Parts: sequence; C-alpha cells; structure tokens
Amino acid sequence: MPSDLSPIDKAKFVAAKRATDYVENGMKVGLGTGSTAAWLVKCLGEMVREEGLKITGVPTSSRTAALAREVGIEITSLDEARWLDLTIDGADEYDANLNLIKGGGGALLQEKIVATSSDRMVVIADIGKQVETLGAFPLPVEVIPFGWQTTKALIEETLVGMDVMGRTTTLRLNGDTPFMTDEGNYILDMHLNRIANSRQLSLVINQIPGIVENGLFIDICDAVVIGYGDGRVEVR
Ligand code: ABF
Repeated sequence: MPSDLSPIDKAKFVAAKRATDYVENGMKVGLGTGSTAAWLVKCLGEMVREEGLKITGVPTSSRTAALAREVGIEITSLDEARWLDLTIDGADEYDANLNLIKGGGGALLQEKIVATSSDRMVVIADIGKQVETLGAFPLPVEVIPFGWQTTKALIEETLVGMDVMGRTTTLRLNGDTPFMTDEGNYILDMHLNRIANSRQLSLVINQIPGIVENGLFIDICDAVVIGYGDGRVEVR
C-alpha cells in the first residue's frame, strides 16, 4: 500500500486492491471511472507488469483509457470485446440491495453500458458511500444538449407526484460552460434527497425525450467491496 494515504484514500485503495482477487488471467474486464477505480487500474497495471497478468480492459471513459495505457494494461473497445467477464467500478451511493447512484464523475452512460455487458459487476467503495435510501447524492442524468432546458422542465414536471423529497434540477458546469460528457452530452443533477422507489424513478425518467440515461443502477451490481479508513475490507 502506498504510504502517507489519508483514511479516505486508504479505504479506496484497500477496496480496489481486494477487488483484484476477482480478476483472472485471460479475462475481459470493464474498467470503471473515478478516484477509486483509478486505484484499481493502477493495481491491475502493477499485476500486468510485475506478475504477468494477462487481461484485456474495456475503459468506461477517456480518462480511464489514458490511465490504463499509462500503466500498461491492454485495452480495447466494447464493440471489439462484445461481452465482458467482469466490470469493477466505483459508485456515489449503494444501498442494502446493491442498487447504486453513479455518474458523479460524468461517465454514467459508458459505465452503465459496460456494466450491463458484463457477466459480473463489482463495485468498490469506501464505507461513506453506504446509504439506507438512495438520493442524498444528486442523481446525474445525461441529456442531449438540444432543448436541454425543455428536458429539464419535463423532468421537474414528471417528478410531481413521485415519492421524492426534492425536485430541483441543475445543469452541471465546468467553470462557466456546461460540463460535456465523452459523448458530447450534458449532465443534469437531480437534487432529490430521498428516492423511495428507485426502480420506478429510473423507468419513468428514461421515458422523457432528450434523456439518454440516468445514474440509477438497479439490479446491475453483484457485489460491493467496502473499504474502511483503518484498512479493513468487507464484501457484500
Ligand atoms: C464513478 O466514479 C462514478 O460512477 C461515480 O460517480 C464516481 C465515484 O468516484 P470516486 O471513486 O472518486 O468516489 O465510478
């Protein structure tokens, strides 16, 4: 383990490191995005360089692709790989049913496509991501730029009557300009506070024209590897 890690980084590192146990020679592995997933990519890179591990990685963002190349992991596109053995990725929240909010890093679309194309999806997270009910973390929704303000209004209207505690939706910014995803789309963050029925919300939101995908991952995750600041790890 690298020295001088803060408790939060130690938690992320130990979760990532433990998740490498799921990786076997010859596997096609979806590589997540975010600071926890970055630890995973670095650990796998070390195993490739020093232990001769042979895997093919499918990155979920341009950031992860760049890091994977840097650490020596062979990468390919999802279209080339077609079906993956395993995806390991971070999350913004997970609940007791292993349902997730993802997309804080802006890569939810590729992350969802890659995770859904995998036999198994393992989430790596520090214990701070655990919640009883999803929704304290703003739910990211990827929308096409055309008519985004109308899409935003439609989302807010759709939320009336749904069992959520907030309805404000904000356009994610990068400085003064809209944050742009790898696909050239925008992200709207939905400040809901509490999502009583995440399955229903996910289905309803995705019916709105202009929405590409939302950050709720329902019935996709198979296990969560949880890291603690003191270096302990737990698997659920
Ligand atoms: C990705 O990175 C995202 O889906 C999630 O938004 C974020 C988690 O970031 P971190 O690991 O930096 O907390 O997995």
